Amino acid sequence: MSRQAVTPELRQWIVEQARAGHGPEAVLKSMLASGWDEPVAVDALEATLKTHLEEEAVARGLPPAASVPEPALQESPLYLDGGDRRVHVLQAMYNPRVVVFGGLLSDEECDSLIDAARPRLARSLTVATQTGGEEVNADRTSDGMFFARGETDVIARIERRIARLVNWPVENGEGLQVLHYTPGAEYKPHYDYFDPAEPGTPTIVRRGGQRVATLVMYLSEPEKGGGTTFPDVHLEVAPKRGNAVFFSYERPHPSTRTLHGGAPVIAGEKWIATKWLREHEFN
Ligand code: PD2
Ligand code: ZN
Repeated sequence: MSRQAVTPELRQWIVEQARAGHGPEAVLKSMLASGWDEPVAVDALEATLKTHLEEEAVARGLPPAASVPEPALQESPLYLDGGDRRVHVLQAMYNPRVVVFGGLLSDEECDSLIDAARPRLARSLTVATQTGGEEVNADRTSDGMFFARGETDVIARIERRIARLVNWPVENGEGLQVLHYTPGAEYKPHYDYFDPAEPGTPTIVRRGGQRVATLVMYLSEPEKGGGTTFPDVHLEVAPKRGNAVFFSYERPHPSTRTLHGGAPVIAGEKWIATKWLREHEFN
């Protein structure tokens, strides 16, 4: 049997149904009743509604959506192949897109990152959005440092693993950042993308495009506090050593619901390594 053709008229009809307030399930049901093959109908519906929603978003003044890194979770696997290591998939949320990985790093890799970072720590800076430079920020009371991409064999290996896990080129990653929090230290809720309204953003974004995803890897376990919080959805990810939380944002806008913070450490020490992923090659 030849595959049914998705015509502009069909796409227009789907958009009209959506505008009239009919949900995707109801529209799919009508399509099946009029003889469409289910796989063709599902594909046509998904693609048409996605395009329609994007057009509406841009018409409302939102920045256009970019492609984002995404782990292969279509069949809900319990593990992903990180190339040299099997990584657990512990939790996945769709809006915001948040995935919690278990055992992304070995204890030895966590220790190696902490040991290499420790002598180079300085009070964390954040990007000065006015100028595109860097500044000390009271919202971020950790100490930190950046490694160059591929700086050591361990770092290069971890970066290859991350690239494979989230299907995004190693070259699009910023260097790993290691942060150290002692009791009382926190990172108040913020977005990781660069605010398009800030004057410094065009300069920052010239180098590799926008940030489109973040991976926070936990290198140590504080005894209390220090979770990564997503206030818009009341989610808190526990800072378990070797685990990581991934989240992506297809446009630099709060509609992504990726507001997130590092809750204050109450007891013990928290060490993390953050990998920010850009749209394009970052150099
Ligand atoms: O330390 C964290 O959990 C955290 C929270 C929010 C890290 C970051 N953001 C970050 O490095 O961007
Ligand atoms: Zn952040």
